[in-house]
Amino acid sequence: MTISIERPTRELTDAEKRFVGWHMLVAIIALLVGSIFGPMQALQYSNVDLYQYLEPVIRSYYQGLTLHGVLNALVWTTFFIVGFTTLTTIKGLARPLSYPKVNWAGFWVMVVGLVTTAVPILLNQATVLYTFYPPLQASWAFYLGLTLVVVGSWVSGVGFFLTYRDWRRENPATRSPFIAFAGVLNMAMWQIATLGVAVEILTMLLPWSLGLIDATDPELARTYFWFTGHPLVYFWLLPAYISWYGMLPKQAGGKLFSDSLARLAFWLFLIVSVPVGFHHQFVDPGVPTAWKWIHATLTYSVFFPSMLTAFTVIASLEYAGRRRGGTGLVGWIRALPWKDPSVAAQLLAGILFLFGGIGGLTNASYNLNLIIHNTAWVPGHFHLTVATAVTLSFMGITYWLVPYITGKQLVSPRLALVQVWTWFVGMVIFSNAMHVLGLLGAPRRTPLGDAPYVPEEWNGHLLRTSIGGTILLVSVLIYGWIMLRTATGPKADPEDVPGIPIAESLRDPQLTPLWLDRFKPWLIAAGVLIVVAYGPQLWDQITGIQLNAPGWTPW
Ligand code: HAS
Ligand code: CU1
Repeated sequence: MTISIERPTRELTDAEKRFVGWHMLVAIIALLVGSIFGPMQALQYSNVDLYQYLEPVIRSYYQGLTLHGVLNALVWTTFFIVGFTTLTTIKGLARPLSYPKVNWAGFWVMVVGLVTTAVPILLNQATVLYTFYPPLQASWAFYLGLTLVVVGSWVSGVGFFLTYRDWRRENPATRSPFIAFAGVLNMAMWQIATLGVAVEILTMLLPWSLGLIDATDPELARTYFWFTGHPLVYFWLLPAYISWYGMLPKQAGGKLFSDSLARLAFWLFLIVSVPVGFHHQFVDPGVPTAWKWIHATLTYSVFFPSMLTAFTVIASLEYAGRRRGGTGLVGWIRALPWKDPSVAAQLLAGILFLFGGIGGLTNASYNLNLIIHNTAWVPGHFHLTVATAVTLSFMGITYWLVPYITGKQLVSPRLALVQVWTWFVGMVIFSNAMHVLGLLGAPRRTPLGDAPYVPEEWNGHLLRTSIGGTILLVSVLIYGWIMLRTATGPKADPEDVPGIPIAESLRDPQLTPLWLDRFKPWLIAAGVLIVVAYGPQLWDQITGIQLNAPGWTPW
């Protein structure tokens, strides 16, 4: 049966490229500035205190740690994702944004929010780390700024939804193109997920920081926070998955193995990524064990779409490798285009994600979590996930995206390859050492270099953390240099500028079942599951609210 539909294609206009480019500019600057502080923390583990040279601007390890977490985990990711998924939406749907002014408004609200957040952090009035748990208290401007960043991303999301709606009206029978579908879905998930922090900030943290209420309820705040906090990690991950499923196979010379499996994975993320937040609160005394158990079980169900992804993406890569002449059990892996920095970045990101994922499952196990919670293991875990699976993939994407939107050629692809591999090697050393330190009991969020209680057996691992961190610093500096030189270089011959890689699917996407291309049933399922898995416990915590923790500003 052939029911193939002629799919139009369309390049981005100059104005659209500029729009995406502004997001990338803010994202990459945030990555570069935030990444200065990470290695400083890693070096502190070996008692090399670089913070002293930044005084009085940066006054403590914790102020640096806040900058690192906010700029790298929140700003780099959010701006990159909104820019990248704008690109995938308009390229995928082959139509312009329906209301570009809405999307521009979203961008500017995010920028105003970013500045409003950054000022108090730089003034040491928001040294509360990226999780901003009360009773640590920040200036009201910090909370307001974060709210604006989230609201701005919502506005951009609305711009996506309206564009998708218009496309759907014009194409009622066509399966939505995967890269556009997936970006819009990620935004929908984000809007549901961020209701948690929105309520946390608006009902508690903002009035508290403004002096309208005297104290907060830290337990309820944590519950709201992790309502958002876990799906947040998938909001970061799914754009990397868009590339792994929808672009990388093309870059590698193959096709997407299954459009249906790809969509199924994304739907599963939409419905199960929110109701698992209590796996961050296994040690919280205010959450009854039964709810922790339910969320632990649901966490194992959100493991499933990652397994679908591992299967489908690796199958797509195997198809590509064999097409390129690779044979045997592993010969196809060697045959992949490892010399292409964009491909190598994403392959290496995927390889480390296998280990990050295994660590995630360890965390999700109620009893094993008691061993690793609040130890260095946890930053070890999230540097494999958000700082590698996500960040290294995003870097790989920029190796074609920045040339595409600027009309330039990538400066020194060989150096880019060095950058990609140094990130990989640095992260292997760093994250392995952090995992081991965690198992030995080293606490997270702690300057260990000059701590008096550090046992001898930690020393080698502390040193390895510093070495890994230093290699990562070199890598990110190379990255910044390549991006700067590429963006400021001369215009290239249009023939030499890369296009947007879009992988075809092995089977015509028109054959993908209709139920995998309709939002309504899945959004309803997501809502129902949230009400079931969060409703009763949230209700208990809200009706039993105890505003008894006054603010605390230790640093
Ligand atoms: Fe996590 C803590 C559980 C995934 C990020 N996580 C964190 C924190 C962050 C974070 C930032 O249950 C710290 C928060 C804080 O500050 O307190 N996490 C999980 C589980 C998964 C998981 C079960 N995490 C992520 C991802 C993140 C992320 C993704 C960011 C992007 N995590 C936890 C738990 C905690 C936690 C607890 C709380 C710990 C505590 O006590 O504080 C799963 O989703 C993982 C499933 C993934 C896999 C891997 C599949 C492999 C694939 C790769 C295929 C390979 C390819 C390459 C394509 C099972 C898809 C092929 C290459 C060739 C050459 C062929
Ligand atoms: Cu989580």
